[in-house]
Amino acid sequence: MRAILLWSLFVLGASQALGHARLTHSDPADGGSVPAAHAEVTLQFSEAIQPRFSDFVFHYLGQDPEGKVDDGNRLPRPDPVFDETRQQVTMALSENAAAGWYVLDWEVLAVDGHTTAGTLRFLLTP
Ligand SMILES: [Cu+2]
Repeated sequence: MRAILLWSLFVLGASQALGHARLTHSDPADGGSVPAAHAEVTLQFSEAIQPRFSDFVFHYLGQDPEGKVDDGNRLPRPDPVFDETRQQVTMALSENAAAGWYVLDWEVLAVDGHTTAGTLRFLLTP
């Protein structure tokens, strides 16, 4: 009985580790900066994600890196571009984006049907 329980835990744990789309890399990194001349964000996930059920929202915090994220500083939705693996997505800020701190809220659906979400905070430098 105990062996079966341990086996089930192992199988469950393994399938969860394989299934969810974890953020494995981002450019810029969380807390990092990006120059206005290259005002885009790239996210890399551990699994392919489903573009139609994934959501990306930028918020502009101005000069306060700890600024609150709310509807008042939400920006128009970006136009995410997926690479052929659908594990990588890139989105640009608008051409006239102001220098300062931004937060990207992301939520993605992996091909296994599980949703993961996170935030990325970064500084846009002039
Ligand atoms: Cu999963």
